Amino acid sequence: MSTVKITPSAASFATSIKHLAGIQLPRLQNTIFTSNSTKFRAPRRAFTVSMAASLDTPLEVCVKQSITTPNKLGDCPFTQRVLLTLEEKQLPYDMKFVDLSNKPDWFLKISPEGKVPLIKLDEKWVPDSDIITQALEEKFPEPPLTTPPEKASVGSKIFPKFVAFLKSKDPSDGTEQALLDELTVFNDYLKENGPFINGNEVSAADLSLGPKLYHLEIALGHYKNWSIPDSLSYVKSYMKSIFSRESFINTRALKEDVIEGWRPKVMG
Ligand SMILES: N[C@@H](CCC(=O)N[C@@H](CS)C(=O)NCC(=O)O)C(=O)O
Repeated sequence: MSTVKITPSAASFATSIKHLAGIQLPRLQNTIFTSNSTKFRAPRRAFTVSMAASLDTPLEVCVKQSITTPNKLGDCPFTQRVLLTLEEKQLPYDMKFVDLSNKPDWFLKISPEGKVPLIKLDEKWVPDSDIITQALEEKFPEPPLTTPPEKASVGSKIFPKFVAFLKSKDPSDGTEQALLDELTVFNDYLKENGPFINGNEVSAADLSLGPKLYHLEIALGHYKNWSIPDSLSYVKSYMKSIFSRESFINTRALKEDVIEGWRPKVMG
């Protein structure tokens, strides 16, 4: 079983400390070294464990393994949503890579549905990103990431419209327009209520939508030479801002995995 231990960004934690204390902290080096299959961000680890950990043992998370590169995180947007939540909450985690094309017995024993993400909480394996993120919010409420119920489904129709357009082989079947309509609704929402779904602070709905927009950008760019029109400037700024968060950079899939991951759906 291949595992990678991660301690979330001390840099973003340093930001919140700085914010609280009104002092300037030196920027920490993000040195990565590898020992067997375990990666450490050495200076971060020391800093985060001493300052932030409400956990002394990293949370175990089963994640999709890359299909293009050994020992790398794969292209599951639901898994990234969970990892983003852990990163934003400064919780250390330990990724267990699962080859979804050849699921190992140990995984099938703990995941009867055979799906990732899966996280171990209170000695129990918990499936499904909806349930996992809710459980993390209850168990680790700081910083709060809850999106108010009336805003929780904002942007949620974009992903199915993207998948329909990506799979479509008929340019006149209306799937492109349906996606554009949904993106326009979201653009108008952000203009009024942004920059994030719940206003000024990132929340759970953004951590769910961000990975899906990342897939949309890469897959439609590659397979249809398509990109979001510049006129949807609020959506474009939103994506730029989510994709440049340290939590996102630490948990994003490789571009080539996103492309390969969608290939069967595009070809099928
Ligand atoms: N509703 C689930 C969906 C999880 C899901 O579909 N995961 C995919 C990978 S992105 C999976 O494990 N598929 C199993 C397979 O490919 O055999 C969630 O939100 O966690």
